[in-house]
Amino acid sequence: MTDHDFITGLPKAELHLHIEGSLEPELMFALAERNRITIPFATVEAVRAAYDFSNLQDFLDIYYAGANVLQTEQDFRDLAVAYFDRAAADGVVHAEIMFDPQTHTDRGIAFGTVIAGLLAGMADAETRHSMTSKLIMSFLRHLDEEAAFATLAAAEPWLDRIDAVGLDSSELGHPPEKFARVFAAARGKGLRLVAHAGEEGPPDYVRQALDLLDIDRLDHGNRSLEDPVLTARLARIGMTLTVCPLSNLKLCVVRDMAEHPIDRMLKAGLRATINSDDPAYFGGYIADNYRAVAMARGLDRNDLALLARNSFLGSFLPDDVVAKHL
Ligand code: ES4
Ligand code: ZN
Repeated sequence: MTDHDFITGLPKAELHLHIEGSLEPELMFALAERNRITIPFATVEAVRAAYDFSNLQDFLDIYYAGANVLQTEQDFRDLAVAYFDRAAADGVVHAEIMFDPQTHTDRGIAFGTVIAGLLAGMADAETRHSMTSKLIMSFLRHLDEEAAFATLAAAEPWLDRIDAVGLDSSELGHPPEKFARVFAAARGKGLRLVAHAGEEGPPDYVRQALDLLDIDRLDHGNRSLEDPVLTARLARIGMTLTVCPLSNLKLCVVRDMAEHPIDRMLKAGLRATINSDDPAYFGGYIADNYRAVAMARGLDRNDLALLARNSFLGSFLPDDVVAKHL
């Protein structure tokens, strides 16, 4: 069996995926036409050519602009169905997907429109691919605490369909401490907690995510490695890191894939996983991420199997279901 087929065939959970980041240029054009929205690009190729980023903010500006074509429940359903179809082809059997409600409610799209469409896509994935999935509602950290509380309130009728809250968008200047109270409120409602930290932000932001947010899972976490005490702590508590190699390359978190720290993470005893983050923008889905980092860092099949195993251990599936996937 080729390495390519081994990676595709390895059953995997995807734990770090922004559904808005799976909007492919082809679907962006189709939705722009369907909704009579003009986008500042003439062709699909022109869109792809614009995906050349120097940092996180460069990317976010284009990502929020792209999301404008998403208007109706059907649009969100189509977006989710396209992602789940593509993920199924890559051997994903369980996906915990993030969505950013504020990206949509702030431009007049109802919370219910967004979530009803995503839930319809999730039901379709279960029917057609036997793929299970969960929803993570992510707060935009460049907005204030009050806006995050309003989002949590808007989610109230849907809380039985939301597993976790997350924290994403511009990291630098927006430390986890800004959201300590809203995360505590989410915890009080029985939600799990995840946060992006240590992507561009310093190790202290990871420490804040642990101490002030009480996260169950760490999104990215790359810069934790700069602090040996923090790294040892993450290993000791069995914290799952949702690492995204192609994202790290495209957003210049690493200079070259040959410098990606995935094997250093595993060697340090961290429960690292491989994920695709925003696959339509970063040039690949989950299996492409496994392949890119395996090639660049010389991972063998044992390493790859460990990364896939970690993805189930780090999921929010109940223990008996996790055990069936191991
Ligand atoms: C994101 Cl890669 C990344 N980092 C922070 N926020 C995000 N939202 C979507 N992708
Ligand atoms: Zn992310």
